[in-house]
Amino acid sequence: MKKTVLITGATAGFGEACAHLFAKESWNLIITGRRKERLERLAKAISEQNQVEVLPLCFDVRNEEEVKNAISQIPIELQNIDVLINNAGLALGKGSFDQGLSEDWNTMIDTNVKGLMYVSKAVIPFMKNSKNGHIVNIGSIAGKEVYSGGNVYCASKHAVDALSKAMRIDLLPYGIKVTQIAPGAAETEFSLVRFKGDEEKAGAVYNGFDALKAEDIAETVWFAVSRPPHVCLNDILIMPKAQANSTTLLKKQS
Ligand code: NDP
Ligand code: 8X3
Repeated sequence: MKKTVLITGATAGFGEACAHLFAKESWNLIITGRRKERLERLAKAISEQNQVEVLPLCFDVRNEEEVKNAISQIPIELQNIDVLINNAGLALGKGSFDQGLSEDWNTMIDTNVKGLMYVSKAVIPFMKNSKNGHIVNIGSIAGKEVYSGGNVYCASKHAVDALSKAMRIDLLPYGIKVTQIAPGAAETEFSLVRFKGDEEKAGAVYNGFDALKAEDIAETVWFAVSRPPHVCLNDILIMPKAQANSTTLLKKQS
């Protein structure tokens, strides 16, 4: 019987790369995101290329009612969710704390922290039945260190770090594994979103070194998920070779 993965934030970046990789490995997919057209296009493309079921569920992880409603629509044949990838997330702005916008702070905390909590709460009942669920939380180097201008984004990812540890303890009796994957700089739409569509600023983030690619993260998620049943990878920090920590980057000479 095919296994099933639910991926939040599958319309771009890490989530989209995970969707392609898990489908290639013959897993059924439940893919989510807010951009309906992109989600449906991805579902169609994956279904055409692979012999798997793909269910697109369009919702905002910040809205608990929307989350509960969407998860309750999962048909019985896909309810046996083996893996949940809590990936949906974003940074908004990068500047001094005192100059920060409350609206940006709320969006980051509501998405990165509360969204992960709402989706997990809705999916865990399906996993409790099977006693072999696996939750993969996408954290960040920003959840291990803080850097100048990172303040609230870093705080939200430190919360993901803490929640991952806490979930691992509380879900142990149900046989649910919890893995956190914490990447360093990866070239996706992340910086374009952070800098609110400013392509020049976003592009500059990845200039002069080989950043991680979305596929690197998908392969890492796959590695964690494909370990034997008795093994749980608790925490994986994955960085580009050129990046030693949040702020130490070796750029190529131009
Ligand atoms: P992208 O911007 O490429 O993708 C983000 C995804 O999250 C999109 O599919 C987006 O879908 C979804 N998303 C955002 N807000 C919401 C929401 N409110 N409800 C539902 N879905 C939402 O970024 P990445 O792939 O890089 O980021 C994925 C995760 O990885 C994030 O948690 C990010 O913090 C983390 N990360 C990224 C790093 C990087 O350098 N790129 C490094 C470390 C961690 P849509 O807009 O359609 O809703
Ligand atoms: C994204 C990586 O360094 O921009 O989580 O915070 S960083």
